[in-house]
Amino acid sequence: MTEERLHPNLVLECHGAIEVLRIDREKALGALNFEIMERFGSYVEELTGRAGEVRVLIITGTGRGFVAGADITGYANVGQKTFDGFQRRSRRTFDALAALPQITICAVNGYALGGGLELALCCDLILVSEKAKLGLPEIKLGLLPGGGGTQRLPRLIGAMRAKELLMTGRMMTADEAVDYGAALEACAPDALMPRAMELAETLAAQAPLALAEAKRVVDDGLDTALSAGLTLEQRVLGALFATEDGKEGIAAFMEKRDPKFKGE
Ligand code: CO8
Repeated sequence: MTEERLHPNLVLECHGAIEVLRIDREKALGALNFEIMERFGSYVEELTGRAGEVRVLIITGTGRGFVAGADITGYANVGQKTFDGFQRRSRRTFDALAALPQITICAVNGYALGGGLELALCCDLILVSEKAKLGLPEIKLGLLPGGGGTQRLPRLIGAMRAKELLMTGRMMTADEAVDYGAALEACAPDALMPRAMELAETLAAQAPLALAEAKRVVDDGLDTALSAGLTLEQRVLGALFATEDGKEGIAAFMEKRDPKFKGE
């Protein structure tokens, strides 16, 4: 395992095909300022080109905060132009995160509010600590989310639940997040990262092409009509059937042995 500090508030651990990006700003509960967002964005953009090497990304935070949102202190004295620029940057970053070829696991260790929940919503799988609190409190600032909260949350948990959370600004507990379908599992705080790693290792061992397509077909399918999604699904399965890994998977089953996938 190697560890590198990408920025004073961002630590990257590399475990072979799995990387762990930790937001390390405990005193401000992980709030994202312009500089952290910029470095986070450049890491995500660079990771897009490393699909052959990195298969799974885990994103987590430090202490009792995952990300308590955008850094509100940075909003206090900026003009409209700067604010709009920050919005554009966060849109690019969050879109790039959601579109990563790697599988992304968000391990929510504590508060995931505003931009913090929106960041988690760009990930494929969300695990939460039993101590986590998640919400979109922007309405309490007289604002609304700008990192996808009004769009990605209702797609995940339904319009009515999302509206209630958006309109009251209240926080969900970890159990509520699981009940609503906003998180996969709640874990004891000490078990969160071991569980995220276990899941990441399971994913990293899957056939690479099938794994990447599983993500793409679901995400692209949700953006389209059912009939187009069903056509996409069959086209992708046909293409996977023709791959070396597809042949290896079937042969290994017939020969009662473990498959050796090569990503070809
Ligand atoms: N920005 C800046 N500082 C913060 C933030 C934040 N979002 N959240 C917490 N902090 C700081 C506090 O100011 C405090 O600092 P200090 O010790 O210097 O006073 C420290 O973190 C600890 O916080 P508290 O003392 O408030 O701790 P509590 O346990 O009493 O409360 C809460 C924890 C409930 C999380 C509380 O801090 C809170 O309500 N924070 C604000 C949450 C919020 O409104 N988030 C939404 C921000 S807006 C947003 O995210 C818009 C997204 C836009 C697009 C996406 C781009 C990233």
